[in-house]
Amino acid sequence: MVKPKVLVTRRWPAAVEAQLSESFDTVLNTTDKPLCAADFKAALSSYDAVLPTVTDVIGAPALELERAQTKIIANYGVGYSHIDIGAVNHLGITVTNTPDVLSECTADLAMTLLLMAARRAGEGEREIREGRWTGWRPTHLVGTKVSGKTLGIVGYGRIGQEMARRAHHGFGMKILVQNRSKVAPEVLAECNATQVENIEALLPECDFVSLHCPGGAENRHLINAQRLNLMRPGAFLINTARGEVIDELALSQALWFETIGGAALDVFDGEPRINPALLDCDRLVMLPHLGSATREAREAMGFRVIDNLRDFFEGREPRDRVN
Ligand code: 8YV
Repeated sequence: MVKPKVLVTRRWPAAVEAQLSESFDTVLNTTDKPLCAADFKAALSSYDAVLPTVTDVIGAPALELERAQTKIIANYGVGYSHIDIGAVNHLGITVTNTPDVLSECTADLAMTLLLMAARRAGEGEREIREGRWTGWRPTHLVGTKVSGKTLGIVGYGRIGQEMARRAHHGFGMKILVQNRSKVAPEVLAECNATQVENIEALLPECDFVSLHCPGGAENRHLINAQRLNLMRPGAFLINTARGEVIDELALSQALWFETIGGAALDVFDGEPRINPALLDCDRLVMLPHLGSATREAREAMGFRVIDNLRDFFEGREPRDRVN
C-alpha cells in the first residue's frame, strides 16, 4: 500500500516523529517556524494529512480551494479554535484533536498559576532577581490563603474536572461550576461541586475563577469589563484556556484599579504578542502557553495524533473526530 503523505507543521518530540516517519510518508517542517496561509493552501492541495498546532491559523485564506487533497487535519492539541471548522467541512476534511492525554498536566499548570498568583510568587522572584530583596519582614509580599476558599470553574470538561480534583481534594476548596450543558450529578459529586445557572451567578461567589472553556468566536471576551466587575474585590482570575476568552484591556484596568486581587495567564489573545497594557500589571503572573508542556503530555499528544491517523487511513472512524 502507498503510504499516506503527511505534513507535520512544527517539530514534535523525537519519539513521535520517528514513529510517524515509520508509518507514513512524513514531511517535517524542519525550520520549526509557523506556516503562513499560502503554505497551508499549498499543503491542503498536496498532502493526504496535515498535522497542525495552535500556532497554525487555518482560516478562509488557506481554505479557498475548489477541492483538497487533504482528507484529514489531525490537530496536535485539544483546542482547535484556530481551525475554521465550517470552511473545512465544505471541503469534506475530517478534523481530529488530542483530548484526555493533556488534561492532568494542564490542570497542574492551572493550579500552579493559581498558587503563584495567590502567594505573589512572580513578584517575589522578580524582586530577588532584580536585587531588590531587603530581607524578611512581617508585611512583605503578603498574599492570600488558598486552602478552604471558593473556586469557580468555567467549563467543566476534562481539564476543568481535573482542576476541581486538585483544588478540592488537595486544598479543601469549595467548587462552583458554570458549564453550557448540565453536568451529571455523579460528576459534580466527586468534588462536592455545585453547578450554577450562568457566569453572572458564579463570579460574585468566588475567591478564584479558573477558565477551562473552549476559545473561538462564541467565547470571545466572555470575561469582559462588566463581568470583571462582578468578581469579588481581592479575587483572582486564572486562564489556561484561550487568550480571546478575556478582554485583556478590561483585565489590565481591573488589575490597575485593583477591583480584583490578581490574575494569572498562560494564554494570550494574538499570542505570542502580549498586549502592552498587561506588561505594566504587577499583580499578574504570565507564562508562555505551557499548559501541556511536559515530556509525557507532548509525547502522548503525538501518539494520539498517530492513533487518529491510523484509524482514518485504515478505514475506521477516528477516535477523536471533532467535526
Ligand atoms: C497545546 C493547548 O500544547 O492542546 C491545547 O489546546 O492549548 C496546548 O496546551 C497546544 O495547543 C499545541 O497545539
